[in-house]
Amino acid sequence: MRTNGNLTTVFLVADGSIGEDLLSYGDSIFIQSGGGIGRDIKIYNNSNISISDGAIGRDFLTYNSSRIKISGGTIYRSVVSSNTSYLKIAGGSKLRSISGYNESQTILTGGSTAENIITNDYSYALLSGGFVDGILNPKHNSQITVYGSGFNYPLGSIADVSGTLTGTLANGDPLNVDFTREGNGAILLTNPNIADFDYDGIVNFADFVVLASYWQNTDCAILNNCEGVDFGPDGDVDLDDLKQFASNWLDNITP
Ligand SMILES: [Ca+2]
Ligand SMILES: [Ca+2]
Ligand SMILES: [Ca+2]
Repeated sequence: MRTNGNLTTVFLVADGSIGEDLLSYGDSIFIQSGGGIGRDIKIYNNSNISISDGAIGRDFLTYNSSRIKISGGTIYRSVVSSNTSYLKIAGGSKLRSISGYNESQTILTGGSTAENIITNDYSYALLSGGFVDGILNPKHNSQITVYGSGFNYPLGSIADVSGTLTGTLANGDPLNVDFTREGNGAILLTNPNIADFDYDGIVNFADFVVLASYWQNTDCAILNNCEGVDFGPDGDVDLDDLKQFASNWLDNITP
């Protein structure tokens, strides 16, 4: 299935199956909440993509400045993003690797990846949650930031070219992964900002939404400190917490 030209195309895939590739050449909006794409999804222009469920039988590839959010579903092979794409992965399974090229940004806050996390050519990845069964492999002037605590290496850039990294990711997931750095590829270890409630490396409106959802709650002692919004913690979410949140506003560890 294929679209041509510069038309804005909206794809909604909720059920059923497409037995071939899905190719989009315009500026698309692609939302998959179920169903199956039998082979690859290839997005060639500046698209907005959301995948919350369903299956992609082979690879998911973007070639331009797309924004992609993956929160569920299964991708049976790899995710590849290029050319200043912004990819946020909060859930779902990838049965092979995740690769970024040409200044793309990848934010991994959840889900599972059965093979490697690879960055190339000034691309950047942040790992703050989820499960990686392969290796962290930054290549050629790229960086993987690991966002968490309790690492077996000091905070900052890892000097070793290869090894095993252990610790706890920002969302609480355990980390135990091998790494190999190639051609100036860097791995940077950073502690989480306490006001970054969704662990994406920046304190912004998405985090404020989490704070607002607990505003004036007084049950934080039995609610896991209200997802960390009760900073003290003193059991409630009130002006003290808002002040603390505001003092971290727009702190950003991403390049
Ligand atoms: Ca955030
Ligand atoms: Ca409080
Ligand atoms: Ca208080």
